[in-house]
Amino acid sequence: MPPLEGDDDTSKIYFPGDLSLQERQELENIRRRKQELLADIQRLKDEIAEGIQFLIENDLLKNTCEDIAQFLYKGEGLNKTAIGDYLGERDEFNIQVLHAFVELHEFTDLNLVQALRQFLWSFRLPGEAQKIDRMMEAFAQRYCQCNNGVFQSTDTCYVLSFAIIMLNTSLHNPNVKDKPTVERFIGMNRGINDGGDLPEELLRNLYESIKNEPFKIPEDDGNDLTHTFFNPDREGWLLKLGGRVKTWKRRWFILTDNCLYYFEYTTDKEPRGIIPLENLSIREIEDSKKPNCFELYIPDNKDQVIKACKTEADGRVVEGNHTVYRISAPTPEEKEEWMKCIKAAISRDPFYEMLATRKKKVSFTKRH
Ligand code: 4IP
Repeated sequence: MPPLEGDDDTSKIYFPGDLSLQERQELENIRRRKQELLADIQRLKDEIAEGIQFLIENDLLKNTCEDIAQFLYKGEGLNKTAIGDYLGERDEFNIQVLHAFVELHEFTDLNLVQALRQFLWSFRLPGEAQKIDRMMEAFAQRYCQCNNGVFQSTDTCYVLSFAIIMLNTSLHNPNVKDKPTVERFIGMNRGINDGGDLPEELLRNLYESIKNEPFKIPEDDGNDLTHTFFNPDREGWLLKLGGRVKTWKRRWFILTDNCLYYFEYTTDKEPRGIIPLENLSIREIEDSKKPNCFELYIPDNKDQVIKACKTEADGRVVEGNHTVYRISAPTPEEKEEWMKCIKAAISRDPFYEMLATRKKKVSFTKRH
């Protein structure tokens, strides 16, 4: 088969012998256009919103939330982080796509862990509290619709879903040393069924399922929010600079419950100091004496003392004197890790508030 004139890569293209030159050229144009489209889709696959727009403009996708949801749901090879970002957008249309997307999931007769496994595998949860809230709300609604009567309300399903995601982190994140028992998990979920308790057997089954098999996270780079956002706990040796008297002390730090605790020895029961992280920020800093430094500070405020407490040598608990907490890590990697976890602990605040509001709602509904 002779190559077409002016075509620089026709070696692999063969045409049926009875086609005219014009037909061959048309066929070749179609092929080329298709290849261009495929290349474009490939190029845009990380930018879902643009990709969708592109497909709609080229009549390859209908501009309805149902069709777009189908595309994202089936979306073989699409970037799941980008799907999560698109579905979490606040735009009214994206919210409709999110609901259509969730409707495509079939949760009938699945327990909550099985349903969550399916849901959390279809995209990657974005890192923003508001986005997560919308997505988990949609999930809980769909689950309750498919499994009428399992929970008293959607809020109960929402709260329990988070309890499960956090349990997954606590049980499977090596940074979390204190692994919750099934009894603790049951205790933590008391009263969440509109003031009543969920059946113990149900909670035991969910606990066992997570314990035996952690959630699979799409595109897991070891940095996803179930490792950091929900439970950024961490512990290790760090150096801390004193407040008024600038001496460096080696202290055992524990990051948990949105607070940074420091101890003289790893075995101490009482911390020497507690720094609540609320309203603080963190930044890298160069220090002339110590490497790998970062600082906790109050944004837009130079002189205000950070709310914290410390134990004096005589055992009295007093307020701290720091306007900043300067800390030095043993290695650059550890500095990065600590900063990442502290950032996650700080930024999870709005999310925890949202969850706390729901918890209150499901715990008190019965009484009011
Ligand atoms: C102390 O220096 C220690 O560095 C304290 O750290 C520090 O308290 C004191 O800060 C600082 O004066 P000396 O031991 O040389 O006296 P730690 O409590 O870890 O031993 P912080 O508040 O950093 O815990 P001021 O602000 O009390 O001076």
